[in-house]
Amino acid sequence: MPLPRLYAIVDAEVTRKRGRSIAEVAEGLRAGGVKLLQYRDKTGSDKEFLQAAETIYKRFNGSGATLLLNDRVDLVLIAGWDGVHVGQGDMPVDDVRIVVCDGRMIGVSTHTDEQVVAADKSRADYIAVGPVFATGTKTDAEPVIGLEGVRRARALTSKPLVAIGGITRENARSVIDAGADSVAVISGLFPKLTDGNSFEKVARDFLEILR
Ligand code: TZP
Ligand code: MG
Repeated sequence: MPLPRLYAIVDAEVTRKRGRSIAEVAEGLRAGGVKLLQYRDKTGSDKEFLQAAETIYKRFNGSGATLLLNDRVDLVLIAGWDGVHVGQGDMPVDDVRIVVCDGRMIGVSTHTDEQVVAADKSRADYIAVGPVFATGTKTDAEPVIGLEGVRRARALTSKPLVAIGGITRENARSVIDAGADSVAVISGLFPKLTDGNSFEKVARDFLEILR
């Protein structure tokens, strides 16, 4: 099954800093038609992580969306989510596969051509590349790969390709045109006042642009 074009990442810290709640973000994204979502929390406790995961799970129950946890291989089965996304410093993909089993989705972040080639040989279901553009969300982000990096990654793998980093409604189409199957977005999901402050509107806009 192809990946949905919009990959919404709900980040705990970004959500808090913007003064919004996990519940309202999840509610808006579901209403806006999001079918692929990751929950990411780099700072909270296990308890907070599981509470937020449950909040999102309840909102998306029955929507047909695929729900992935960032990093937390240990919590996927407990939370009942569909899979996990790991980075280069996390548990290796083929070890993750032993823990979460076939049928659940595993994604991996890559930042160089060599990492894309290695990920292609692994049991990952999709490969993420980035940052495509400059991002303020990840303070320790690797160098920007640009649309050229997306094109190179596309040539190196036939696995589903997700692009991440600095993606907005304004530049999302160019990322798909460069060969990505899906765009992963964190800060670009947050609505402006001119959007009526609605996550639903932003999600709908992305889906329309990426159609
Ligand atoms: N990995 C590479 S860039 C990035 C991650 C997690 C952050 C993306 O956030 P934003 O706000 O969509 O630029
Ligand atoms: Mg990670």
